[in-house]
Amino acid sequence: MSEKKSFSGLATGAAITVRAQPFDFVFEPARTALVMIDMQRDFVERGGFGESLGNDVSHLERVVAPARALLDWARGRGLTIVHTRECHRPDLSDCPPAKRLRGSPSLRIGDVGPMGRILIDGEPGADFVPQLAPLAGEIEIVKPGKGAFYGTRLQSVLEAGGITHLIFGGVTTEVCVQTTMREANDRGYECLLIEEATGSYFPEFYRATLAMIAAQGGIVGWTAGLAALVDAGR
Ligand code: C5J
Repeated sequence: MSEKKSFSGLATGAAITVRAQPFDFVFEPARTALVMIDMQRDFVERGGFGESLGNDVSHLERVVAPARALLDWARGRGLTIVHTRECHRPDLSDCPPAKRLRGSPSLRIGDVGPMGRILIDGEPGADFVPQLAPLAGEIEIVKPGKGAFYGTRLQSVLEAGGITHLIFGGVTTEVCVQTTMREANDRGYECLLIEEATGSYFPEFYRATLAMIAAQGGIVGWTAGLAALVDAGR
């Protein structure tokens, strides 16, 4: 561990080094946010958006416990915590017809399902799974797209907090998690994805996404196991 200076010259705290792919990821907790992507009932539970698209949600159920462990670790370390939810206004004014009408799901965005209207803000399905609900003071970003920077205040929130590094968990790996990591990477953030704390309906997409993030010298960012993060800096 080492003390570092920020650009302003102020001490920002001890750096932590995580054994990661493709090489060590070094971050300062005071400048790092955990970004937990879309741990919502509509993706993880039966009867929601994910299942309406024909997916087997059991692949995501197993992400809940490690994602909660990651969240607990981040809370214990004093990281800024950001939770996102993908959902739309009740009048669907922020949902492009292309998104709502594409394909032939059993229920479309805005239709009424077992957990209320699919992917609509304020409905039970659009809420967080209970284990991953934000605590008071944590940041919640409601996003209409797959990426958490598109159409949201995320960038200004991170800038206001002096955040330079992002640690990611959530679902799904190749859609909203990867899209947000790519958006963040293009904005200059150093991004680490925690392997057990993310998941996909498609195991082959999960594996491919982890590989492509770290390929070419970390072209999108880093990946690491939860234990490597938790053990780092002890
Ligand atoms: C999807 C997401 N898969 N959160 N959303 O539509 O990844």
